Amino acid sequence: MIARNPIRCSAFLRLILLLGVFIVPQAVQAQWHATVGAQSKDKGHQALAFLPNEIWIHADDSITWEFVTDEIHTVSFLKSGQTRLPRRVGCPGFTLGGSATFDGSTCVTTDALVKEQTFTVFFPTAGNFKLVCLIHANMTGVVHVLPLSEPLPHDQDFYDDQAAQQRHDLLSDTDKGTDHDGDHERDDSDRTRSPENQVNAGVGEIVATPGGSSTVSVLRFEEPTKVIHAGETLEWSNSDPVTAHTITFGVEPANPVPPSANVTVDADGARHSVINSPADNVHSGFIIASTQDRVGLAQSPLGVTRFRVTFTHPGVFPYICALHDDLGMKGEVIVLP
Ligand SMILES: [Cu+2]
Repeated sequence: MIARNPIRCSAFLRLILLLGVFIVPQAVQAQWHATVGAQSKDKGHQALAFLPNEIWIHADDSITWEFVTDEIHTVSFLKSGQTRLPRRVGCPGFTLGGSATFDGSTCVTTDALVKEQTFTVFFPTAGNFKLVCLIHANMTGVVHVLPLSEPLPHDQDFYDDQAAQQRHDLLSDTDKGTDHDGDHERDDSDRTRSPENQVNAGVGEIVATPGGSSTVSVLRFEEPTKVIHAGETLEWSNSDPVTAHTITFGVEPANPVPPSANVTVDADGARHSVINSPADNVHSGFIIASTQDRVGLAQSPLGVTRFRVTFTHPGVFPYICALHDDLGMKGEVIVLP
């Protein structure tokens, strides 16, 4: 037994040497964390944002994104120059699991995910990779994957603090009379349009950081209960730069994009319908701003941002936004004789 001691000793020394060479000088593959989206307590204010939306990591590190909202998002990495596909198409040929590897050569995406779901991406190769949500056009970010020889500028605590600050800034934005409680109060001096027979169907803003863009959207009808008289016309308008809404009375159609057949177009381009009874089914289709123009591309057509309904008879007419009713975007029109 004594004779074996030198052998065991040298094996031990070799182990120490191996540890010294391969473990001590280089950091272990790090796992980073970020969040997707943020929302107010009543779900009415949604930050359509990666928080934070710019992260520096080392090759072979991974990032786990945690989804925290009732509104759906995706975490998606496209190939450079790849045409952006609809969310339901996602990345052709890519099989989704709980994690994926992205090196820039093949597109990677989650499905539409909601709170309590996570997704981890491993980055084996150095490069600068754009991060997008396939559902929200102005929800982008970047992951800088550096070689191991380069130092990282920030640690996880920095990103946690930055995410908290950005979350607060987005959800407490008070422009256009929005507030984070979503209680729809606003100062009369802020009003830019007549409150008479008008309903603000969504407001929002795009904000940018050096890493990309984020959007904050208020998913509420500003005056959810509106009282008018028979024969009058009510107008809904959407002043959100990117988020679509619908005004839907009665049965929700399978495809929410086009208007129902009983909707016509006024001379100024606004959609218009007539409701005679609470049993009528009327659907505005998507009410949404035009997409942003870009040099070198065809000018985008005007958006359809207004919807009008003429109520011919008294009654109570509940309606929803077909896209956001599950987040509480509902209203009713009380028509007096
Ligand atoms: Cu909506």
